Amino acid sequence: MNTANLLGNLQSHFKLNPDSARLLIVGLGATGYSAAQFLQKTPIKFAVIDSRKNPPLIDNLREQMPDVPVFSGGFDQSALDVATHLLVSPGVSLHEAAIQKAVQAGVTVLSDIDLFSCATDKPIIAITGSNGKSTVTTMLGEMANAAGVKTAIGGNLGTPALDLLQQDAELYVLELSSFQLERTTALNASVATVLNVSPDHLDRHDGMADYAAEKQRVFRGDGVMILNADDAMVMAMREPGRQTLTFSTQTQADFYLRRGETDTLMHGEQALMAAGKLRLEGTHNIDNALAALALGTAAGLSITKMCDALRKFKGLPHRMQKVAEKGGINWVNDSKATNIGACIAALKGYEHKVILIAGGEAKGADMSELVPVVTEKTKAVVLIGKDAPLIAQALNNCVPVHFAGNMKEAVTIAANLASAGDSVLLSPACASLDQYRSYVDRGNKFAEAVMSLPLC
Ligand code: UMA
Ligand code: ADP
Repeated sequence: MNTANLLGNLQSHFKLNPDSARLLIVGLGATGYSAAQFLQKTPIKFAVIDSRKNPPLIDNLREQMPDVPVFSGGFDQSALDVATHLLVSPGVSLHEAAIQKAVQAGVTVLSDIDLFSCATDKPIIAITGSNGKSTVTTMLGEMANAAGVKTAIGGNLGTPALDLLQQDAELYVLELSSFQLERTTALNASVATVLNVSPDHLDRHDGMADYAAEKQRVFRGDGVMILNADDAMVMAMREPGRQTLTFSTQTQADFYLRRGETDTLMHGEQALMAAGKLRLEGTHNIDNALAALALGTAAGLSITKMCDALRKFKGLPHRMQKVAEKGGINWVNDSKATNIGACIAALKGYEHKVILIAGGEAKGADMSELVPVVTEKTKAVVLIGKDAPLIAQALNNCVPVHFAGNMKEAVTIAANLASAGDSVLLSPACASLDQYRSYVDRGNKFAEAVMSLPLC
């Protein structure tokens, strides 16, 4: 898209006139930096602000864009006072006092996803949900490329949406978080989905209804809605008159799992492939495959080519990833399970009882929701991290609970509890940041500890 069309879109959506607008990028992480790089190619005047003293990309910005004003170490009121528009990074809460004050003064808030939406006329597939976003986004990207459509994937997945524009793709697949969606108004995805809704980020949202409402914003516009027929909160988002496709592992939806001697992925009457051909662990990945097929079908991709790609897809690291099998014990890394929904899905996928390593930052979730599945599917739980006492209290000794100071200790305790034929699953149901740099760091520490066990 050319600059004139971009500016026209920004004018109509956000009354952003390049002659008079002063845009302030709030946050200098990956999102803020991508927005600065993008805006530098336009006539829009902008500055950057970050509450941190040394935001991650400040050196890059100073080197690459020496003329761009940067404020760090707090939200400087003088910078906010001259702003007409704030592009707020997802890591900054909209409840932040400085943002609230600006909004009350009439400043317009937008997101990098808004800029992206105004900058492209290519189709966008938007994917949100509490769990499975990264898996479905990556899966669908591989399916679309296999179907011969040049596709770029990103957003919350890692590569900021605006950076994807450099790839000049025919189709964009965006993973979107509730934080990105809550500040986005210009998105009109050709196809969009809320994969599922379960409690997460309740420390930043005002309860489940608010969290679900932010997710629902992915359906703004008039694109095709892809809905999970097994999730009542998602089905409640259905809009009469909108083109819709459903997926389900429980009932006969547009895309569904037909159970039988061979469980089969179905599209109406058409058998697509045996579920056993998927290389991914866990029944929740059947939901993910069905969702990806529905999204791709709505975008006009060839079903045969999508199924070819599905059979090859090996999944992402730190999601139900087998780390080792030694002495008959199976060690599985599901460190990306940063909320209860993911942990419940992981446990439900097992036919036998496992030893669960969980804990970290509970983010305001009600951990007693784990009790039924922990009772049914675990022999014992080993707890780590800041909220271990809170989780133990919620579990109320439904199974034996052990405490560990760090991952090495947790793995040692689990190894002592396990016998041949058992599985030990790291599926924390919590964020990692109290003890680790990220879920990746936590998963790597788990794998290292497993590998250093005497038997491994
Ligand atoms: N921060 C400040 N002050 C500021 C700005 C940020 O303290 O002025 C802090 C935030 O509180 C946060 C951190 O800095 O802890 C990063 O915030 P950011 O908005 O600068 O983050 P980015 O580097 O732009 O990365 C964001 C997403 N991060 C978040 O939503 C926290 C990345 O998702 C995403 O990949 C990236 O944009 C590109 O789109 C990460 C994430 O953890 C993977 N997402 C959450 C999740 O998946 O659960 C929502
Ligand atoms: P997200 O990007 O939404 O965090 P991921 O694909 O990275 O999703 O998976 C995060 C966690 O959720 C992992 O523990 C994974 O095993 C689990 N998970 C993946 N898909 C689903 C699903 N459809 N339902 C429940 N849990 C899931």
